Amino acid sequence: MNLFVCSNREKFIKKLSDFLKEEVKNLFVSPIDDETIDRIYKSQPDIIILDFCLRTCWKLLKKIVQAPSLREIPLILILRRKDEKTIEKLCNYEIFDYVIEPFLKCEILMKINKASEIVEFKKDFNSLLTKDPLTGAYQRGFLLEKMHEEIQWCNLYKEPLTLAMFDIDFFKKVNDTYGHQTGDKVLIELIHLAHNSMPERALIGRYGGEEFCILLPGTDENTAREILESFREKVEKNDFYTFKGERIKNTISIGFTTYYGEEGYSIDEIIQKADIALYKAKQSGRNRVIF
Ligand code: GH3
Ligand code: MG
Ligand code: MG
Ligand code: MG
Repeated sequence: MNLFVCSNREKFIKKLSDFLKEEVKNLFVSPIDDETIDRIYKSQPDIIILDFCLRTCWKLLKKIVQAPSLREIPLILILRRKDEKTIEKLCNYEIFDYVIEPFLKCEILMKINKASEIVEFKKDFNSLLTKDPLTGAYQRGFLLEKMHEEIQWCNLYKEPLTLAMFDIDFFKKVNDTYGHQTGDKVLIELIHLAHNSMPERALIGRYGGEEFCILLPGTDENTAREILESFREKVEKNDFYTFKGERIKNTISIGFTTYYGEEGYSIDEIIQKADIALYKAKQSGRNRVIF
């Protein structure tokens, strides 16, 4: 659980850190100033604690509850005293909870634990909606949505965007020879390898059957070729195992295309280009990367 504490009071920060050191994995601390919001954005915390002690806190509070990617994060306020006017005014903001000073360790911990439960629930729920249950890759619909956003970004900022499609070579034979369960196991391990081979920003989705796509934002043709070639090689060298523990080998074919934001292509056109490249990779002998 990542916790972000905004406060300008050293003593308070010390007290809170002492309270939380065994319970919270990552504790980010920031003073309350013009850069607080940027720091929150950068650390993408699970929970925010705001030491509500200055007039400027209202400004920060407003920014947090208005930012699309921050408004969902549970926010716990620390109030100096039980002041009716302040609490009434706070009811207009969607804050998660507050504690009033002086507070006990168990009080703040209880609220943080409650907030973490909600965060965990939301994460599970989102993953249920957006991910393929077998492999953990994104579902096609979610990936297309992300692709739409990335293409718009690319059109605006002329940043390259690579789309790759890959498909297991002769996968039917794996199913036919070792059974569907072993086939599933291969798929799971393959996507695990894919996640380990890709940069942080990459999105991996299941396009259909044993065909997957990888979206690489900010990645030009040469960089993409290196990344994908190294992934292809990793798969080729990997030992997969059947349910009975027999060692088997698999290879994949990859087709990719890079969009630079100037061609004005639609999602369909970009997918088609990657798909044609994948087809060429299959036609020209499999186990290769084709642009
Ligand atoms: P190639 O792609 O090299 O042309 O040959 P292939 O044998 O892999 O042919 P194709 O891509 O057409 O075959 C896809 C096979 O993948 C058929 C289908 O049974 C299998 N498959 C698709 N989804 C799953 C899955 O979720 N689990 C398992 N075990 N098999 C799957
Ligand atoms: Mg095929
Ligand atoms: Mg295949
Ligand atoms: Mg296929």
